[in-house]
Amino acid sequence: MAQSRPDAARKPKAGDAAAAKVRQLDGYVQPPDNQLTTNQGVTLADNHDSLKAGLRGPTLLQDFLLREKLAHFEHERIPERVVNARGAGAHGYFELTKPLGEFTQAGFLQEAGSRTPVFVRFSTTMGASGSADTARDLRGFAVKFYTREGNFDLVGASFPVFFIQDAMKFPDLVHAMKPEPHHGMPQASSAHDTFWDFASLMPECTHALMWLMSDRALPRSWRMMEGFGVHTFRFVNARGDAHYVKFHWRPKLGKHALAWDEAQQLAGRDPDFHRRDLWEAIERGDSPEWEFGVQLIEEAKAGQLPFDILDATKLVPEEMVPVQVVGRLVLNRNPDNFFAESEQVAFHPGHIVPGIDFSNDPLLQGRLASYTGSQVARLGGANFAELPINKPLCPFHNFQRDGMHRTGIPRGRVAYEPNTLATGSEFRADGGQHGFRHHVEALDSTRVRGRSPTFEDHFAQARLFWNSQGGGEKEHIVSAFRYELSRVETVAIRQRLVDNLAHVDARLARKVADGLGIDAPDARAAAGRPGFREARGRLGIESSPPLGMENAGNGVQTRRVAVLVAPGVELGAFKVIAQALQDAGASTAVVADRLGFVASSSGQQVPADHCLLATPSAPFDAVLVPGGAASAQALARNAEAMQFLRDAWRHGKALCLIGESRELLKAVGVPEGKRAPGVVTGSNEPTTRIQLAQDFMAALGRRHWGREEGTA
Ligand code: HDE
Repeated sequence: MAQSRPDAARKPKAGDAAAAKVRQLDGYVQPPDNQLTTNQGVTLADNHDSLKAGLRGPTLLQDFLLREKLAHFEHERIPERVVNARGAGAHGYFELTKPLGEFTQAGFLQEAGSRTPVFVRFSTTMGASGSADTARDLRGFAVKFYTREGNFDLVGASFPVFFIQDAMKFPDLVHAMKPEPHHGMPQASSAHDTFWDFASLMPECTHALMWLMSDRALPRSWRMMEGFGVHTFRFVNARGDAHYVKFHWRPKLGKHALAWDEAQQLAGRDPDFHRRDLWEAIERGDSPEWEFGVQLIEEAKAGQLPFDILDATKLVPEEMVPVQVVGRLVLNRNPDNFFAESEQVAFHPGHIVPGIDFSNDPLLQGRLASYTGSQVARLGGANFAELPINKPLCPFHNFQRDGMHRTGIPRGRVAYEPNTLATGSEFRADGGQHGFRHHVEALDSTRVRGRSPTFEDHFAQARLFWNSQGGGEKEHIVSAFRYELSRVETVAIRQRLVDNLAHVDARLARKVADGLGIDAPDARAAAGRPGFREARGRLGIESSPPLGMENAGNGVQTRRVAVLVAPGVELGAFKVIAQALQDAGASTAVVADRLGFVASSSGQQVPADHCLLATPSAPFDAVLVPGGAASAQALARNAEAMQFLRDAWRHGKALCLIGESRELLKAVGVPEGKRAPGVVTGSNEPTTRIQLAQDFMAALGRRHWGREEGTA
């Protein structure tokens, strides 16, 4: 159900009419909408020239029009977020599909079918606001629910675990991963000494490192990325009973990744790849969607899990506590203005509503103390909640007053509670009937600075993650460790890290060490270092399939297929396949040597959407090369076309080659038959076209990673 802005919902007050009258005094002429004015409402006669002493003379100080314009321009920038600076967002709604009243009194989780407006911002963690979207990184997945009982922010991420266990280490982690302070390099990358120095000295990072080195850190699209609340939260019902809860977002399009080489190409060719993908999907009406899942854990049973659910470096395997799908998230409206919405949106894990509460996860506790300061520094004062994107949709009123950039105009003489004098401001706390109350919890009363021994195992879940990956995914993890550590200059850091990896998996550690040309991993040396904690054999499960990505859905919806053509192209089979793709929700784009039209073998003029000079195969999910001898020969002579195909093959994409274009496979070194998974070939014969289309679509919904090793 739509909710209105608080201004509309608020009851008129005595002063309103008078204020409106002042604004509408008789004789005030509003400039027509298309006329430029100053910030003071003065209509401009000239927006091109400054005021000068003679046409070739100096500019006059009295040029208030120039001064206003430049003064505003000088102040256009605000500090970027300390972390998660690079990101973009969209509007949409959350719809509850399964009522949760038994577990929580949160109003927006009571009635199946009820909708709550949301704003979601996706981000990378390490990079500056101008860095590339496709950097290897943990992504932010922050959701602001504008509920009828206030705003609830679920400020989550694309991994279910974090690098550290205690907020005390967050500034150290961020300083280590950001560009090194002496020369400011590298941007948006963990592949440097300070990150791995810190990570190798902090074995608690190991589980999140496995995620960071995996395909999870290279999403194909934000629309194809899972999200997690990471910390354990609490649901509290009307009786005051609490359950621990973990939050999950599951993309309807399945979870899919880019190849590392492709991600790097995209960083150069289209640094906006992810934000563009989201924007265009929403503009097309392909509203991305996620299932909302919860893992509910009785407080008494939490202690029986073989790890501590207050530890943010641990996840709760679905085999131990299933994920129940209780809602869906749909993003269906792009922001009107990037700065006003995506940049000014201010999330805070402490923005919760009655029925939701925190756990004692020490990382979450630290976040609760941190985010307000960040927003004040970034948005210039304590009134950031009044910005349109941050304002609750329900009415809000209290006696907080003044400060920079106050936009609300509180009325009356009273700004305190209790009072007897107020006429229009008689707000009171409601005594707890609807108002927020924390879950009542008995606490250990010993004041202590330290780490719980239940947080001690740093490897069992890293191993679980490794065991849950498919063959291609494991190869990617090995390559990623090699890539990152080969950029580390200090050999001792590389060695320390592979020694730690020996406690995850001996083969993994050995393969990484081999690639770096360093000593064999020394598990015993790792175990002797400070911070090392391992509790072997406690987890009780060997692998957890949902942690891998290879089994993700194979749907072709919203997938983009490049159609590589040259003059003389034969369109018969291509037309059938293009239609089948379109019917299944995928799209095709013609790529040719140059823009304009390409003449087909039958003389038809085919419009080219992209030219090879500007468009590599990286932004596409698959490549289709129609037949035609002249077309195939022209493509074979074109180095860019061959690179296009070679990259698509290396990046594990589905390829479909028809008729004469099959010869191109040899030219780019693609093997035939079983050694070429995801490669579909066929003739132009009308009888085989439907089968060809079906085979290609079956290959298209996923990447064929086994190719790198020739093993699939
Ligand atoms: Fe954040 N984090 N964080 N964080 N975080 C910020 O808030 C912080 C943590 C996350 O799209 C900052 O507005 C501390 C974990 C996201 O606007 C800052 C600690 C997770 C976003 C901050 C953490 C996150 C932020 C930067 C450890 C995964 C972007 C500016 C105690 C669940 C939200 C700002 C958006 C942003 C602090 C740990 C996710 C500096 C101190 C764990 C998605 O306040």
